Amino acid sequence: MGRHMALPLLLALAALVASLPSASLATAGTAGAFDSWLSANQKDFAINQALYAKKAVGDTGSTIDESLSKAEDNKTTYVVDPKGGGDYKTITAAIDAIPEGNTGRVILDLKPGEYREKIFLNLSKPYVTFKSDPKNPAIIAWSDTAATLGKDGKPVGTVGSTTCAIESDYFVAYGVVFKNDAPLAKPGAKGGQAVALRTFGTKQAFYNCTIDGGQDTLYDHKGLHYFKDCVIKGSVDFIFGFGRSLYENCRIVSIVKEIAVLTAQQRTKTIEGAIESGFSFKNCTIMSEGGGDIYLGRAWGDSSRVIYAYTEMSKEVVPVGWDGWNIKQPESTGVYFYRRDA
Ligand SMILES: *[C@@H]1O[C@H](CO)[C@@H](O)[C@H](O)[C@H]1NC(C)=O
Ligand SMILES: *[C@@H]1O[C@H](CO)[C@@H](O)[C@H](O)[C@H]1NC(C)=O
Ligand SMILES: *[C@@H]1O[C@H](CO)[C@@H](O)[C@H](O)[C@H]1NC(C)=O
Ligand SMILES: CC(=O)N[C@H]1CO[C@H](CO)[C@@H](O)[C@@H]1O
Repeated sequence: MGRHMALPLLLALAALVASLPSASLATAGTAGAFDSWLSANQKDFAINQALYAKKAVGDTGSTIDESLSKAEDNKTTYVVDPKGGGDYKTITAAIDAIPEGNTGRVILDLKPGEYREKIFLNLSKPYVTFKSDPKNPAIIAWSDTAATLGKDGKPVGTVGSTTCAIESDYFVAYGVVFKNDAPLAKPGAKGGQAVALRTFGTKQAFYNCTIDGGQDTLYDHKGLHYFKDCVIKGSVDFIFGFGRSLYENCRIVSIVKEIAVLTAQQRTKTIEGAIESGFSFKNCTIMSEGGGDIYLGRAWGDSSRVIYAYTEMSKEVVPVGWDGWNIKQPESTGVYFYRRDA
């Protein structure tokens, strides 16, 4: 793969307007300041970890996450097959059959094929797994954009464009393709957002999945999310939201010959608790299918936080790395870019 840079890179974008004392900001450009910033955040994490572990309702703290342990001890499987022969023909029908407030894990065993469905998983149905064979996957596809008109005759907007919206906690997907196959919007066109997957619950995990779309593919909306061995494809802002997420061993692919922007992270504005958020990419690969320049991210709001660690970047990644969007560089304005070759 000649187009990949050999050096692993450690890069970070952090706009720290409110949260850092000015003394730290003044020295933010040095490696020493960055190291202490990292260790301060790790300390914070250690303190909060216990808190997060007990967040689920009814936990007494006897295991890391008691309600989850209980759910894993009590599994039910529904077979879903679009060709018939399973318990259900559509994912929506299977979801409808899950009892409200289920306490056990419900595994939807998705047989291969295309599921032409717009899916909404309510927070009243936690511990749901979508399981499919990554070599012969279930493909969940729809093609709404933000400009698509809803039942009320008004555009559905970015959230409404989503093919698959997961709002419940403890969701797991394995080997599933989430797709929005709306025609790719022209750069700068209005209403071109076309979300394939929106994740709003917490403690969700995605293994070996493909999230495939154009503009705004993955709305990493809110909560703790883990993506491992996934492929995420898109054009502009295609991983965006208020999520607090770790992406490991993932392939992030720009599909356009125009400028691509991988992330648009947001920590402030209206979503409660979003300050405790950020995207971390570890051991990922960034590549281009379309050949256009790639920006690692742009600041969607005044405290965006994105880190790429030990990530291989193709030659299309622009040397400046980030785009400030509405916030001007350099550090004096609060946007802080850091790069270290490891
Ligand atoms: C197991 O899960 C099912 C479905 O959520 C639930 O109805 C049942 O009460 C659970 N059983 C136990 C022992 O928790
Ligand atoms: C989610 O489920 C709850 C409880 O059944 C219901 O009140 C609510 O309307 C549902 N939300 C949506 C968006 O369907
Ligand atoms: C990094 O990711 C690749 C897959 O892209 C995987 O094969 C490899 O084991 C990962 N390395 C580490 C240290 O996790
Ligand atoms: C999307 C993705 O990563 N797919 C992989 C899932 O795992 C199978 C088997 O290990 C691979 O063949 C796929 O490429």
